[in-house]
Amino acid sequence: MQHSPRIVVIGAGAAGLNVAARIRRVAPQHAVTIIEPAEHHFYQPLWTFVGGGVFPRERSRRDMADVIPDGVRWVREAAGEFKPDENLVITHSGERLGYDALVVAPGIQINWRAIPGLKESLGTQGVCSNYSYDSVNSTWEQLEALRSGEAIFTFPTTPIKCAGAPLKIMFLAEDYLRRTGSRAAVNVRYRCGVGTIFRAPKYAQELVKIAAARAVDVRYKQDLVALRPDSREAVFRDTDSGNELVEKYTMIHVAPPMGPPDFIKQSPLADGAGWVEVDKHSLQHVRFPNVFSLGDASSLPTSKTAAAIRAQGPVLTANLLAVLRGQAPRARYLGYTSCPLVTGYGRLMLAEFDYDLQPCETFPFDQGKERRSMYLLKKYLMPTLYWQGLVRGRNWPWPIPEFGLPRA
Ligand code: UQ1
Repeated sequence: MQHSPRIVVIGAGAAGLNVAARIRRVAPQHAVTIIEPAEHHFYQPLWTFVGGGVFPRERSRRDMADVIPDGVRWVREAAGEFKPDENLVITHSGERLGYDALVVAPGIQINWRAIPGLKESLGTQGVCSNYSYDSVNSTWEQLEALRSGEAIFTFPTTPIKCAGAPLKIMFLAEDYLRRTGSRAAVNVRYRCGVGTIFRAPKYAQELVKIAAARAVDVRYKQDLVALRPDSREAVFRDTDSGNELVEKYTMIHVAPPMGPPDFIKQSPLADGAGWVEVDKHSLQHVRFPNVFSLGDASSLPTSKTAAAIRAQGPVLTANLLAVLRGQAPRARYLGYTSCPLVTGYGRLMLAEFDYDLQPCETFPFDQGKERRSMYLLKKYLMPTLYWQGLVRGRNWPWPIPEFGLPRA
């Protein structure tokens, strides 16, 4: 190649930043451009704690300018259109960016308006959600004000980011009510749109027991379809029978439906469901060999977490650089993801698993139990590992567990 290879990265979330920083470090001759409209980057894993009153939300936010890696050009607007046959991305304002390789990592789209009554009442009238910076304070406000009644926590039928988060805030709320003496006067209800509490069976079994021991009323296949804020009623549809059921709430924490961003869905990069269609091991696009994707917008069939990015980032970077050199992409991702399941103030079960939902654990003890040490890890160590390690594209002082597994 005559010019230095041009790499365009869509999105400066955990995924885009990790890959951009890695490429700058291992292959500084490459010209890297990030397209990202947002002014701030959020450490979203903190929002469970913000909703639970542990940290102020400001701790989760940094200026985007401070996290874009040195030497990377930042185009501060949204990508609009993809022309992968011409190796071209066109931004919203019409800037045309050519590339030798493209990394697509714009994240997941939250579809607040898919539930009538939600957008209008969010943050007021007992309705809250940890799923945005704007609404996360409302969770703690509702919880602190709650003395009696019905507390409902929902989980949608769509894929979501951090599938453990709706459970974590339910468990924190339950613990809070217990500690403040209101637990007996509040019914805690968990309403899950899908048929299981958690995808990996090892941890699901334990979570079911914990919920039962704490008298949480758990129902499956109950999909929140509407809110009636004035009467504080939530409408659920049973996904088997189709029957609708109305439940009263004093407070309701909503995990909203999510899906691929519209501009991805409408692009030639998408699969039938709208996600960027990549090979699940190489992270290379199935039709356009110089296009790669990772993170929440990708078709990778694993749980959407920052921990997954930690394993996807190095694989994608190695394969992208190999393809630019004319070699085959040989690094493989086996689906590693992790979910620090907060089950109370001072308790956490650290789930780690792969594509087969098999445990793939870091520590030399059984992680299928709640532990104080794992809570302290999430509360005090994770933010540093995130800001210093993940977003800067640096590896951690210890290996990713799946890299020790036999490779197919
Ligand atoms: C992790 O790797 C990660 O991302 C960088 C997180 O997000 C902040 C996590 O919450 C967790 C739990 C992991 C996995 C961590 C260990 C210590 C095995």
